[in-house]
Amino acid sequence: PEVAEADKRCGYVAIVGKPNVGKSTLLNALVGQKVSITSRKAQTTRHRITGIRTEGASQFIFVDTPGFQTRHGNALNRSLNKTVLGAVTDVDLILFVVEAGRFNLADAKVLSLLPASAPVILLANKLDEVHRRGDLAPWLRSMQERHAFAEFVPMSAKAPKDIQRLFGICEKYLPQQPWIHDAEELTDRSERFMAAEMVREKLFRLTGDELPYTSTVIIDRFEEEGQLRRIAATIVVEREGHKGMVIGDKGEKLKRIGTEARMELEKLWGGKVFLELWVKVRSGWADDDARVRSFGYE
Ligand code: GDP
Ligand code: K
Ligand code: MG
Repeated sequence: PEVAEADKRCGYVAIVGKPNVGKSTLLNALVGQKVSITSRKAQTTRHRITGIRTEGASQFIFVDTPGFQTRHGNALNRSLNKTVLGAVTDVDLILFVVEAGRFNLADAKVLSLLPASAPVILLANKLDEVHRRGDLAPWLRSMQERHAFAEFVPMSAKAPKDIQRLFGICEKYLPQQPWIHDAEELTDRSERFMAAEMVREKLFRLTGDELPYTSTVIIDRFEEEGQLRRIAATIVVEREGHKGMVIGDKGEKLKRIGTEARMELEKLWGGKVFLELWVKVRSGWADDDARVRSFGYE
Protein backbone atom coordinates (compact mmCIF):
# COMPACT_ATOMS: atom_id res chain seq x y z
CA PRO A 1 0.00 0.00 0.00
CA GLU A 2 1.08 3.59 -0.73
CA VAL A 3 2.50 5.40 2.30
CA ALA A 4 1.48 9.06 2.66
CA GLU A 5 4.52 11.39 2.43
CA ALA A 6 3.60 13.05 5.73
CA ASP A 7 3.74 9.70 7.58
CA LYS A 8 7.19 8.71 6.34
CA ARG A 9 10.13 8.32 8.68
CA CYS A 10 13.78 7.91 7.68
CA GLY A 11 17.02 7.98 9.60
CA TYR A 12 20.53 6.67 10.19
CA VAL A 13 21.29 4.08 12.85
CA ALA A 14 25.01 3.41 13.50
CA ILE A 15 26.12 -0.01 14.77
CA VAL A 16 29.34 0.26 16.81
CA GLY A 17 31.37 -1.87 19.20
CA LYS A 18 34.69 -3.64 19.60
CA PRO A 19 35.61 -6.44 17.13
CA ASN A 20 33.58 -9.67 17.07
CA VAL A 21 30.56 -8.70 19.18
CA GLY A 22 28.24 -9.45 16.23
CA LYS A 23 27.73 -6.06 14.53
CA SER A 24 27.74 -7.34 10.95
CA THR A 25 25.61 -10.37 11.79
CA LEU A 26 23.11 -7.92 13.25
CA LEU A 27 23.19 -5.69 10.16
CA ASN A 28 22.54 -8.62 7.81
CA ALA A 29 19.66 -9.86 9.96
CA LEU A 30 18.13 -6.37 9.97
CA VAL A 31 18.44 -6.05 6.18
CA GLY A 32 17.40 -9.66 5.49
CA GLN A 33 20.34 -10.25 3.06
CA LYS A 34 24.08 -10.54 3.42
CA VAL A 35 25.41 -7.06 2.68
CA SER A 36 28.20 -7.09 5.27
CA ILE A 37 30.63 -9.97 5.53
CA THR A 38 31.16 -11.82 8.82
CA SER A 39 33.57 -14.33 10.30
CA ARG A 40 35.01 -15.42 13.64
CA LYS A 41 38.03 -13.23 12.96
CA ALA A 42 38.53 -9.62 14.02
CA GLN A 43 39.04 -7.08 11.21
CA THR A 44 36.56 -8.79 8.90
CA THR A 45 34.67 -5.50 8.46
CA ARG A 46 36.98 -2.82 7.08
CA HIS A 47 34.58 -0.27 5.64
CA ARG A 48 31.53 1.76 6.50
CA ILE A 49 28.71 -0.39 5.10
CA THR A 50 25.13 0.72 4.90
CA GLY A 51 22.23 -1.69 4.97
CA ILE A 52 18.80 -0.33 4.12
CA ARG A 53 15.47 -1.70 5.29
CA THR A 54 12.09 -0.17 4.51
CA GLU A 55 9.32 -1.44 6.78
CA GLY A 56 5.83 0.08 6.60
CA ALA A 57 6.26 3.87 6.74
CA SER A 58 9.83 3.74 8.02
CA GLN A 59 13.16 3.56 6.25
CA PHE A 60 16.09 2.50 8.45
CA ILE A 61 19.57 3.19 7.13
CA PHE A 62 21.85 1.06 9.28
CA VAL A 63 25.56 1.80 9.23
CA ASP A 64 27.91 -1.08 10.07
CA THR A 65 31.44 -0.17 11.10
CA PRO A 66 34.80 -1.88 11.64
CA GLY A 67 35.36 -2.86 15.28
CA PHE A 68 37.43 -0.14 16.92
CA GLN A 69 41.07 -1.27 17.06
CA THR A 70 42.90 -0.57 20.29
CA ARG A 71 46.09 -2.41 19.38
CA HIS A 72 48.67 -2.33 16.54
CA GLY A 73 48.77 1.24 15.26
CA ASN A 74 49.63 0.39 11.64
CA ALA A 75 48.26 2.34 8.67
CA LEU A 76 45.38 -0.09 8.15
CA ASN A 77 44.24 0.11 11.79
CA ARG A 78 44.44 3.89 11.80
CA SER A 79 42.27 3.94 8.70
CA LEU A 80 39.72 1.56 10.27
CA ASN A 81 39.39 3.75 13.36
CA LYS A 82 38.91 6.85 11.23
CA THR A 83 36.08 5.03 9.46
CA VAL A 84 34.36 4.25 12.78
CA LEU A 85 34.53 7.85 14.01
CA GLY A 86 33.29 9.19 10.67
CA ALA A 87 30.30 6.82 10.73
CA VAL A 88 28.94 7.91 14.13
CA THR A 89 28.70 11.61 13.38
CA ASP A 90 25.33 12.84 12.11
CA VAL A 91 23.34 9.70 12.89
CA ASP A 92 19.94 9.65 14.60
CA LEU A 93 20.64 6.67 16.85
CA ILE A 94 23.64 4.63 17.94
CA LEU A 95 23.44 0.92 18.74
CA PHE A 96 26.38 0.22 21.03
CA VAL A 97 26.89 -3.54 20.80
CA VAL A 98 28.54 -5.58 23.55
CA GLU A 99 28.39 -9.26 24.50
CA ALA A 100 25.70 -9.67 27.18
CA GLY A 101 27.23 -9.79 30.65
CA ARG A 102 30.65 -8.62 29.45
CA PHE A 103 32.46 -5.32 29.36
CA ASN A 104 36.20 -4.78 29.15
CA LEU A 105 38.67 -2.02 28.31
CA ALA A 106 38.12 -2.38 24.56
CA ASP A 107 34.35 -1.85 25.06
CA ALA A 108 35.06 1.12 27.36
CA LYS A 109 37.29 2.69 24.72
CA VAL A 110 34.53 2.56 22.10
CA LEU A 111 31.96 3.95 24.54
CA SER A 112 34.25 6.86 25.42
CA LEU A 113 34.46 7.85 21.74
CA LEU A 114 30.71 8.08 21.09
CA PRO A 115 29.42 11.59 20.44
CA ALA A 116 26.79 13.08 22.79
CA SER A 117 24.77 14.18 19.75
CA ALA A 118 22.73 10.97 19.37
CA PRO A 119 20.91 8.68 21.82
CA VAL A 120 22.77 5.43 22.53
CA ILE A 121 21.03 2.08 23.00
CA LEU A 122 22.99 -0.57 24.87
CA LEU A 123 22.52 -3.72 22.79
CA ALA A 124 23.60 -6.76 24.80
CA ASN A 125 24.09 -9.34 22.05
CA LYS A 126 24.71 -13.13 22.14
CA LEU A 127 22.13 -13.56 24.89
CA ASP A 128 21.91 -17.20 23.74
CA GLU A 129 25.40 -17.70 25.17
CA VAL A 130 24.44 -16.45 28.65
CA HIS A 131 23.57 -19.44 30.81
CA ARG A 132 22.85 -17.64 34.07
CA ARG A 133 20.34 -14.92 33.21
CA GLY A 134 20.17 -13.89 36.90
CA ASP A 135 23.70 -12.47 36.60
CA LEU A 136 22.54 -9.94 34.01
CA ALA A 137 20.67 -7.64 36.45
CA PRO A 138 23.76 -6.60 38.46
CA TRP A 139 25.75 -6.31 35.22
CA LEU A 140 23.11 -4.01 33.77
CA ARG A 141 23.16 -1.80 36.89
CA SER A 142 26.92 -1.42 36.54
CA MET A 143 26.46 -0.53 32.85
CA GLN A 144 23.90 2.15 33.65
CA GLU A 145 26.45 3.83 35.92
CA ARG A 146 28.84 4.10 33.00
CA HIS A 147 26.62 5.93 30.55
CA ALA A 148 23.13 7.42 30.29
CA PHE A 149 21.87 4.82 27.81
CA ALA A 150 18.52 5.63 26.20
CA GLU A 151 17.47 1.95 26.42
CA PHE A 152 18.80 -1.49 27.16
CA VAL A 153 18.12 -4.35 24.71
CA PRO A 154 19.30 -7.87 25.62
CA MET A 155 18.99 -10.05 22.50
CA SER A 156 20.55 -12.40 19.99
CA ALA A 157 21.31 -11.23 16.45
CA LYS A 158 20.57 -14.83 15.41
CA ALA A 159 16.99 -14.82 16.78
CA PRO A 160 14.47 -13.54 14.18
CA LYS A 161 11.92 -12.46 16.79
CA ASP A 162 14.56 -10.31 18.55
CA ILE A 163 15.37 -8.66 15.22
CA GLN A 164 11.68 -7.92 14.61
CA ARG A 165 11.39 -6.37 18.08
CA LEU A 166 14.46 -4.21 17.44
CA PHE A 167 12.74 -2.45 14.49
CA GLY A 168 9.95 -1.32 16.83
CA ILE A 169 12.50 -0.08 19.37
CA CYS A 170 14.54 1.89 16.80
CA GLU A 171 11.59 3.31 14.86
CA LYS A 172 10.69 6.04 17.34
CA TYR A 173 14.17 7.58 16.97
CA LEU A 174 13.80 8.10 13.20
CA PRO A 175 12.84 11.65 12.23
CA GLN A 176 9.68 12.23 10.18
CA GLN A 177 11.00 12.95 6.70
CA PRO A 178 10.94 11.53 3.16
CA TRP A 179 12.86 8.35 2.39
CA ILE A 180 16.38 8.79 1.05
CA HIS A 181 16.52 5.48 -0.88
CA ASP A 182 14.05 3.44 -2.95
CA ALA A 183 12.07 0.95 -0.86
CA GLU A 184 13.77 -2.04 -2.60
CA GLU A 185 17.36 -0.84 -2.11
CA LEU A 186 19.50 -2.95 0.26
CA THR A 187 22.81 -1.08 0.31
CA ASP A 188 24.47 1.98 -1.18
CA ARG A 189 27.61 -0.03 -1.96
CA SER A 190 28.46 -0.91 -5.58
CA GLU A 191 28.41 -4.42 -7.05
CA ARG A 192 32.16 -4.17 -7.58
CA PHE A 193 32.64 -3.50 -3.88
CA MET A 194 30.34 -6.38 -2.88
CA ALA A 195 32.32 -8.74 -5.14
CA ALA A 196 35.62 -7.88 -3.41
CA GLU A 197 33.99 -8.25 0.00
CA MET A 198 32.53 -11.71 -0.68
CA VAL A 199 35.93 -12.97 -1.84
CA ARG A 200 37.49 -11.55 1.33
CA GLU A 201 34.86 -13.26 3.49
CA LYS A 202 35.66 -16.66 2.01
CA LEU A 203 39.38 -15.97 2.33
CA PHE A 204 38.91 -15.18 6.05
CA ARG A 205 36.64 -18.16 6.64
CA LEU A 206 38.53 -20.79 4.68
CA THR A 207 42.08 -20.03 5.77
CA GLY A 208 43.34 -20.82 9.26
CA ASP A 209 44.33 -18.32 11.93
CA GLU A 210 47.87 -18.45 10.55
CA LEU A 211 46.93 -16.24 7.62
CA PRO A 212 47.27 -12.79 9.13
CA TYR A 213 44.65 -10.12 8.76
CA THR A 214 46.85 -8.22 6.40
CA SER A 215 45.40 -9.61 3.20
CA THR A 216 42.97 -7.81 0.94
CA VAL A 217 41.13 -8.18 -2.36
CA ILE A 218 41.12 -5.89 -5.38
CA ILE A 219 38.83 -6.14 -8.41
CA ASP A 220 40.79 -6.03 -11.70
CA ARG A 221 37.85 -6.35 -14.05
CA PHE A 222 34.05 -6.22 -13.74
CA GLU A 223 31.97 -6.63 -16.91
CA GLU A 224 28.29 -7.23 -17.47
CA GLU A 225 27.00 -9.20 -20.45
CA GLY A 226 23.24 -9.32 -20.13
CA GLN A 227 22.50 -11.35 -16.98
CA LEU A 228 26.13 -12.57 -16.70
CA ARG A 229 28.76 -10.75 -14.65
CA ARG A 230 32.41 -11.47 -15.47
CA ILE A 231 34.76 -10.61 -12.61
CA ALA A 232 38.53 -10.91 -12.21
CA ALA A 233 39.93 -10.30 -8.71
CA THR A 234 43.34 -10.43 -7.02
CA ILE A 235 43.94 -11.53 -3.43
CA VAL A 236 46.86 -9.49 -2.08
CA VAL A 237 48.94 -11.03 0.72
CA GLU A 238 51.94 -9.74 2.63
CA ARG A 239 54.40 -12.59 2.30
CA GLU A 240 55.43 -15.23 -0.21
CA GLY A 241 54.63 -17.91 2.41
CA HIS A 242 51.04 -16.69 2.68
CA LYS A 243 50.50 -17.21 -1.02
CA GLY A 244 50.71 -20.98 -0.63
CA MET A 245 48.15 -20.92 2.19
CA VAL A 246 45.66 -19.16 -0.06
CA ILE A 247 46.29 -21.36 -3.10
CA GLY A 248 46.37 -24.64 -1.17
CA ASP A 249 47.29 -28.11 -2.33
CA LYS A 250 46.92 -28.28 -6.14
CA GLY A 251 45.04 -24.99 -5.98
CA GLU A 252 42.05 -26.50 -4.18
CA LYS A 253 41.84 -23.77 -1.50
CA LEU A 254 41.75 -20.95 -4.03
CA LYS A 255 39.20 -22.88 -6.06
CA ARG A 256 36.93 -23.27 -3.04
CA ILE A 257 37.24 -19.57 -2.15
CA GLY A 258 36.18 -18.76 -5.72
CA THR A 259 33.27 -21.20 -5.80
CA GLU A 260 31.81 -20.07 -2.46
CA ALA A 261 32.18 -16.36 -3.29
CA ARG A 262 30.56 -16.90 -6.69
CA MET A 263 27.58 -18.67 -5.10
CA GLU A 264 27.05 -15.81 -2.59
CA LEU A 265 27.16 -13.23 -5.39
CA GLU A 266 24.72 -15.20 -7.55
CA LYS A 267 22.33 -15.31 -4.58
CA LEU A 268 22.71 -11.58 -3.92
CA TRP A 269 22.19 -10.52 -7.55
CA GLY A 270 19.96 -13.29 -8.85
CA GLY A 271 22.12 -13.82 -11.99
CA LYS A 272 25.09 -15.87 -13.19
CA VAL A 273 28.64 -14.93 -12.21
CA PHE A 274 31.96 -15.93 -13.75
CA LEU A 275 34.72 -15.29 -11.20
CA GLU A 276 38.46 -15.56 -11.87
CA LEU A 277 40.91 -15.28 -8.91
CA TRP A 278 44.61 -14.43 -8.73
CA VAL A 279 47.03 -14.16 -5.79
CA LYS A 280 49.78 -11.55 -5.51
CA VAL A 281 52.40 -10.66 -2.86
CA ARG A 282 52.82 -7.01 -1.81
CA SER A 283 54.99 -7.02 1.27
CA GLY A 284 54.26 -4.41 3.91
CA TRP A 285 51.14 -2.97 2.26
CA ALA A 286 49.24 -2.70 5.56
CA ASP A 287 52.01 -0.48 7.02
CA ASP A 288 52.04 1.82 4.03
CA ASP A 289 49.52 4.72 4.10
CA ALA A 290 49.58 5.25 0.33
CA ARG A 291 49.07 1.54 -0.44
CA VAL A 292 46.27 1.28 2.13
CA ARG A 293 44.51 4.18 0.39
CA SER A 294 45.14 2.79 -3.09
CA PHE A 295 43.50 -0.49 -2.00
CA GLY A 296 40.28 1.38 -1.25
CA TYR A 297 40.56 2.16 2.46
CA GLU A 298 39.86 5.69 3.65
P1 GDP B 1 31.60 -8.07 14.22
O1 GDP B 1 33.09 -8.15 14.17
O2 GDP B 1 31.15 -7.32 15.44
O3 GDP B 1 30.99 -7.54 12.96
O4 GDP B 1 31.07 -9.57 14.43
P2 GDP B 1 30.49 -10.61 13.35
O5 GDP B 1 29.11 -10.22 12.94
O6 GDP B 1 31.48 -10.82 12.27
O7 GDP B 1 30.32 -11.89 14.27
C1 GDP B 1 31.41 -12.42 15.02
C2 GDP B 1 31.05 -13.84 15.45
O8 GDP B 1 29.98 -13.81 16.41
C3 GDP B 1 30.54 -14.68 14.28
O9 GDP B 1 31.10 -15.97 14.41
C4 GDP B 1 29.02 -14.69 14.48
O10 GDP B 1 28.42 -15.85 13.97
C5 GDP B 1 28.90 -14.65 16.00
N1 GDP B 1 27.62 -14.07 16.49
C6 GDP B 1 27.05 -12.90 16.12
N2 GDP B 1 25.88 -12.70 16.77
C7 GDP B 1 25.68 -13.78 17.57
C8 GDP B 1 24.65 -14.15 18.49
O11 GDP B 1 23.66 -13.46 18.73
N3 GDP B 1 24.83 -15.34 19.16
C9 GDP B 1 25.92 -16.12 18.94
N4 GDP B 1 26.01 -17.24 19.64
N5 GDP B 1 26.91 -15.80 18.08
C10 GDP B 1 26.80 -14.65 17.40
K1 K C 1 34.25 -10.49 12.93
MG1 MG D 1 31.86 -6.75 11.29
